Amino acid sequence: MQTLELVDELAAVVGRAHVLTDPDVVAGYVIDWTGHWVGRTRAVVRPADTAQVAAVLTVCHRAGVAVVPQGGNTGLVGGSIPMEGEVVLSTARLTEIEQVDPVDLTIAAGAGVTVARAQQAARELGLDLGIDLASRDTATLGGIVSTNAGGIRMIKNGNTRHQLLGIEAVLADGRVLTRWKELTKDNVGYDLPGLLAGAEGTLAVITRVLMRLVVPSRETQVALVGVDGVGAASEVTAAIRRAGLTLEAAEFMTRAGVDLVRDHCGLRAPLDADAPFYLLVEVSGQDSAQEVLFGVLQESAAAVLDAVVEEGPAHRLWRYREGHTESVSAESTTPPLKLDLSTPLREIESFLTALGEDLADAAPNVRAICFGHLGDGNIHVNLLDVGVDQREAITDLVLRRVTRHNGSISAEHGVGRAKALWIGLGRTEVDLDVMRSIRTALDPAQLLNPHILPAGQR
Ligand code: 2HG
Ligand code: ZN
Repeated sequence: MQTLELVDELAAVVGRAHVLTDPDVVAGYVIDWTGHWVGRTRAVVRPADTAQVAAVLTVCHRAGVAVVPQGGNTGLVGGSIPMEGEVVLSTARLTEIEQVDPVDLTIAAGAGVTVARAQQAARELGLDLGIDLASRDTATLGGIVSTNAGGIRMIKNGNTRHQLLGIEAVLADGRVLTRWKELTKDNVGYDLPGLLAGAEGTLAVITRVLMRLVVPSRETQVALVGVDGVGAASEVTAAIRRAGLTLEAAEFMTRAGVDLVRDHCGLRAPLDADAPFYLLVEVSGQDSAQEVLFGVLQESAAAVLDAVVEEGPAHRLWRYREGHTESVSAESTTPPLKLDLSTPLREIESFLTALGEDLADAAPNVRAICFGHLGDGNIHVNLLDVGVDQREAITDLVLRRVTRHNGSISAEHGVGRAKALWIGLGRTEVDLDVMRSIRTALDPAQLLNPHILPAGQR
């Protein structure tokens, strides 16, 4: 179908003002947050509700036009960028918070509601969303479900799939799939919400979500602990658990990363003593969590080089960790190469050492900043100053390295475009085949986000 005709049909569904084609206006929809993935689109369409999403997909299905769903566009693997003219279906107008239920502890909301707004709505009732991440002000509920985001509370609450109770989504042919029950227990058939979580928009376009809420811990404490490496950091987290404290978050950073954040954000040194590796923990306890935490840090003196503890919300210490993504982007001379990986906890140290050696050999010009969610074995390998012609070889090297350590090539950011070539690493042929079959069953013409994940059998 010619673009003009398509635009007319889409405009008949959503109104002319919500079909965007002006290159200046669509520019922000065709580039990812890192600046590396830049594509093109025939049109960006912004439906107002599920019925309009269904009608848009029906038009595209009939015309055989591919569609890329897009939420807050904060993804880091190019999964929501149209690369070959696909229509962008933006969920930006699906912003209704329908209900926050303090009895069943749920929130029902449109896919375009930002994480921060959902958190705020829950907090007004003394509750919280179980998911939190640095991009909270822009990332949307539909986006975090589609990518099965992890974030900084995963160690306590699990990932987004774990928080998802119900879903409404539109299939490629325009049919609306609804699985929506405020039930903790519901064992009837396949877990369809769980299947759509992490599908990166390849199986359906999520329009509404029903998510669990959590009861926030009352007394939380944050500590930044300087240690000499992963082993010492793990000793401290183990001691925290043994002391009866709950780990709300357990993050790691390196001296290089903290120095970069300090330079970029103008922060002073977090500790008096110098340390090559930092552990940031947030803990909670029934009472006197601070005292217990001090006790743990004293008992772990052999592992701790220096530490500082901070009480209450709006933690200053979190800035050293949350400033990483922005500082890396600002300091790299090229768009950073971001490889989000995980390994079993016992492999983190050997993986990091081997990775350092691999990179020193293969790409001595590249600066590596590793940080992440220690408690989940989730390592964010951020590589600065990578030349365009180096990206593929370095990605290959790092992903093969993590596979050798029994890890995953994507811990929480998804596969997207960035890792589509490597999806077979660590997966069996049968595994890939089952994924292809599911995709074929739901979207036989493969119109939804066609260029990521294993191609279906056409
Ligand atoms: C985080 O944990 C995010 O801060 C982003 O997952 C990680 O920038 C990154 O590589
Ligand atoms: Zn992360």
